[in-house]
Amino acid sequence: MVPHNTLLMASLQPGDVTGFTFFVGLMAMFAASVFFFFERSQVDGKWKTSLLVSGLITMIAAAHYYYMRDYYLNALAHNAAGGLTSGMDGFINPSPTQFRYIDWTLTVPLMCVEFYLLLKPFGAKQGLLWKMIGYSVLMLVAGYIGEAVQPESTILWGVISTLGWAGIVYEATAGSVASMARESGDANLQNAIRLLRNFVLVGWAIYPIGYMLMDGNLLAAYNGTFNIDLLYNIGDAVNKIGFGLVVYQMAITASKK
Ligand SMILES: *C/C=C(C)/C=C/C=C(C)/C=C/C1=C(C)CCCC1(C)C
Repeated sequence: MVPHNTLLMASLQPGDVTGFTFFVGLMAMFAASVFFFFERSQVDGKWKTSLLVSGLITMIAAAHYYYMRDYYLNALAHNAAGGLTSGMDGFINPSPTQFRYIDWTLTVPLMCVEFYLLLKPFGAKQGLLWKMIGYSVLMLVAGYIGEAVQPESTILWGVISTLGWAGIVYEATAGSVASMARESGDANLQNAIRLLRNFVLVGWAIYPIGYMLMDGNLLAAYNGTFNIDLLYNIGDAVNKIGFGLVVYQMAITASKK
């Protein structure tokens, strides 16, 4: 029998690790935002905007996790009811892809802004900011098309998206971000830029691994052992909170001098 009130069923089930990470992600992002906003009072004026942006990144994510968690649980409940609830017909994909990409479209460019804000006192120009944002838009638009618009060409769009990611990694490793940090002669800045680069290179690699679990992509055989949302949720917590903490650490150290 199809249950009439699916809302009663739309709750976290024991053993649902992916569902669990939606809840933990929400709380972790929320707590991190409170931390970054309050700690603004502890740093010198020129770093306050950086901490504000750290808090905005995690706060925007917290708001999206609120909706993504809802969508995910309702989709599971709908599917468990045979795909026949509330006027909808057929099974639905529990991945909240739209919310996910709206979140990333707002937060990833803000992470590029963090690079710019740290380098600004050392002479960074706005052109650098727009170049980084351009790379991130290419990465995200191509990724969205590959997940939601043309999933039959998932590998092609994944490759195009990777070019955008490579652009950001290049800037932070050998391009103008890296050279500006080197020429600054400021060890604290160099350390922060190196750590942020490592997040972009290693932490962000979690996302294409998740993406490759899609049907027709390279790791599709492991979809079931791993879950695309589980990897994206882990990636978001590690990268958004980690980025913010690197910025916080740099700002606190610079302010103590
Ligand atoms: C807070 C959110 C962040 C840091 C999101 C980062 C997302 C990526 C680095 C996504 C990258 C992708 C590729 C490099 C190829 C496949 C498609 C994507 C969009 C998953």
